Formats: sequence, C-alpha cells, structure tokens
Amino acid sequence: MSAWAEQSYILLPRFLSAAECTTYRSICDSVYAQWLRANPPGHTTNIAYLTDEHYFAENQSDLIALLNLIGGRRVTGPLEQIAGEPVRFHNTQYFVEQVSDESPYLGAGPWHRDTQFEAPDLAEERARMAGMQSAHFRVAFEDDDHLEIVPGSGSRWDTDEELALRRPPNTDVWARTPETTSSAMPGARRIALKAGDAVMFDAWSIHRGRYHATPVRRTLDVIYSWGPFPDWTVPTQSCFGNASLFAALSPDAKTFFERFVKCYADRW
Ligand SMILES: O=C(O)CCC(=O)C(=O)O
Repeated sequence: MSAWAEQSYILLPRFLSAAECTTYRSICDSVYAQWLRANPPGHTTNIAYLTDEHYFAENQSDLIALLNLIGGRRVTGPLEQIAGEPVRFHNTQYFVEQVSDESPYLGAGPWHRDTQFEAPDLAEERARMAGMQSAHFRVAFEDDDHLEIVPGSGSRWDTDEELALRRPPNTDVWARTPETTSSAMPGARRIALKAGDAVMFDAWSIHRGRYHATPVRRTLDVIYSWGPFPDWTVPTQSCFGNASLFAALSPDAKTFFERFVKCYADRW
C-alpha cells in the first residue's frame, strides 16, 4: 500500500522559507482584510476564492505570484506523484484564527469527509468517494496544529464507530453536535505544522479542524482534484474570465491553468 493510501496525508517539512512565508502571508492577508471589510465579523473558520480578481485590482502581481505558487511544479509535482496523472485546480481557502472563543463545543469542528457536503444519502457519498479524487495542499504561514485526520480513512469507508460520529442519524451534514465534534474519534491524529511546513491530505479522509482565537492562524489551503469529472462539484471560473492573465504566468502555471480552463469551460 502506498504511503498516501496508508496515511491519507504526507508532510512536506520546511516547504517555504521564512521570507516566502512573509510574502505569501501578506498576499493572503490583504485578501482577508478586504473580505473583512465586506463581511460582518463572525465565526468564519476560513475564507475561500482567494484568486478572485477583484481582490487584486491594485496589485495584479500579487495574484500572479499566488497563481504561480498554486500552479507551479513545486506544488503540483508532489501531488502528481500521488495522483499518477495531472491534477486539476479546484479552489483556495485561507484558514484564520477566530474573532473570539465563543464558538460551541470548545471550537471543535465537525468530523467530515469533503464528499459528504450536499450528499445526505450515504450510498451517494460512497459512490462519490470512488469517482473523482481530491487532495488539499496546505502551507502554514504560522505554526498550526488545528487539523486532525484519521490516517488511512481516505482509502476506505467508515467503521461503524466512525460513522456514528461523522454522520449520526437525522443530522445535517454540516452540523456541530456532541457526536460530530467528539474527541473520541478512534485513531485520529493531530497534524502539527511549523510555519513554512506543508501537508497534502486526502479530501475524502475523515478529518476536522479546531477553531480558536489564539494563537494566530494563517494557513493557505488549495484544493486539487484528479480522475473522472464529477457532476456534483464544479470549481468557479475565478480570475480566468480574464484571458490576458495567462501571459504573465510562469510556464508551469500557464500550462496548469490552461488545462483548468479547458477542463471546465463548458460547465461555466
Ligand atoms: O484545518 C481545518 O480547519 C479543517 C479543514 C477542513 O476540514 C477542510 O478544509 O475540509
């Protein structure tokens, strides 16, 4: 069995230098600051769609730097070793600390597989796991040990004990309940990243986050996919309505995002 199938995650220690962390953090923080101006403060665990062009109206070079990271071989190379084929872009998330510690269940997020959202039916979810494959590639700009994962769960269905916590009967797929936030998930492992460390983890694995006001959390998380095209999740077009962006990208990122547009153009 491969390390990926066995663990459902692979660590890449010291993936970014301290200087690179500062650069990419400042790009992501600028997006977050703009998001905060447009959205009421609340218990947001992360913001998504960081590559949307309106965030970069005054500094397109920051968008290009972000896209070059996301679509560069440094990131897609390790992912393609897992996938055994070219991977596709899906989305970005930026995980941030909470505005306060008032969230329920001491900040524990619900155990989930990313396949479960919009799939109330277990058989449907199980079928999804066998189709398109997906991984998160995340890099921490500050030390971050908030992700927990059940090693190996990405390559198999739940045990009865896991299912009782992850998908208790008559419970919404997003709900935080005593079961879905329980710390009793068998075998769960906390992934401790130092600033600059990266981790790739299986989006179909059983995992969850923990959400606190301190310490500061600034972790960029990019979602990729491979294998068959699903009909249940289509990434947004994001900044790629603007074809002139391609000319500014690195050769690797250009090839990567041209493939992205080609894959999804007829679904947008
Ligand atoms: O690190 C976290 O907060 C958990 C992230 C997560 O569950 C997800 O992106 O699906």
